[in-house]
Amino acid sequence: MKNFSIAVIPGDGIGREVTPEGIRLLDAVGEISGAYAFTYEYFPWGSEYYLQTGKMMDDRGLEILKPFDAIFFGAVGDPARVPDPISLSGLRLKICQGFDQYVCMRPSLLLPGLPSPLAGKKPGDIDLIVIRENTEGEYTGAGGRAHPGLPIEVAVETSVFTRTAVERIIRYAFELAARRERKHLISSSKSNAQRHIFSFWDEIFAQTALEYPTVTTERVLIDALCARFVLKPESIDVVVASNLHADILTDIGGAISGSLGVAASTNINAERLYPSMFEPVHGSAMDIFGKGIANPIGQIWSGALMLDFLGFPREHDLILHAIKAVTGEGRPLTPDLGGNATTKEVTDAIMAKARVLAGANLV
Ligand code: GGG
Repeated sequence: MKNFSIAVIPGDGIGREVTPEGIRLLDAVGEISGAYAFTYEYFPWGSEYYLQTGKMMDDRGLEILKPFDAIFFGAVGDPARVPDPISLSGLRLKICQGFDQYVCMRPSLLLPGLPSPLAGKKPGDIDLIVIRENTEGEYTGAGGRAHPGLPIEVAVETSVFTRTAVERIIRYAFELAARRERKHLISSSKSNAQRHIFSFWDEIFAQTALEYPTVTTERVLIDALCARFVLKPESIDVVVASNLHADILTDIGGAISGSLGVAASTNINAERLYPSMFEPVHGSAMDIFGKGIANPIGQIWSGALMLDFLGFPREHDLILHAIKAVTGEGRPLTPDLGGNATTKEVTDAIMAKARVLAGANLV
């Protein structure tokens, strides 16, 4: 039995409803397998904290989080009360960038029983992973504004691409693609318009490709790649993309898989010098917050990815199989997937399936 300390940041909106469900599932699977136990410490950081203190997180936030084995994060954003640039940069980006969590890995999988909004797609047709550069690029925050309110007002935002960051994320994506069955890697580009940063990215991609002869590659412009996610997702295996490109692509990936509510995500420091963070792709979804109907699958699946990262691949597989067993039966599902179940009912069903699968030694 291994013990781990997990920092929990539920954040805003439905993040506060789905993180407890993810934790219930993690604890249940810990009991089933007997392989690990988690102790949790909760941090109230987020938009409410900002309204009370003027900060999205404690000034010593990174120092406080550093000793934890991992961070389990919900969602951030409360646009009616806190401007988006403050809420995102003051919490999620501070942690991802401050802990050099440079690999944001986001799988999109059409789960059994779930209807894709794309006609004729069945499980297996959508099975792709986007590797998002998570520390720089369009999210660096380099820029500023001058002459506020005057006709000559100006705003400048500079994307920063460094060789270190581009090389390591592209290499990570090649390593992943080389381990997968289809061994195909697409690099998202926009070098026709952004000729400095994306020519640099394209060159590094082409150079790195020489080291991975078993992986077939394509360079696709982001606009065409967005269309391909919708028109031919079955042709996509692994994608490596800049921070912004991947953010957009993974919302599409979630949507074509039935709902953004099922999409899971990691923010990993691969060298394990800092804690990594696990969170669903979806945000705070203020429109449904408080109704108890948020889909817990993205958070639960993110918990499974955390287990895999901590060295428990069997427990990861157990959770994923349990999710698939529930969606495969078509109920209970939350309203975003066409059902009328509550967040808790879906978690209970996944937990029950995990117990059955483990009891029957099916995973
Ligand atoms: N759980 C993910 C989350 O809260 N995302 C909020 C958001 O607005 N993210 C934008 C981004 O990460 O680019």
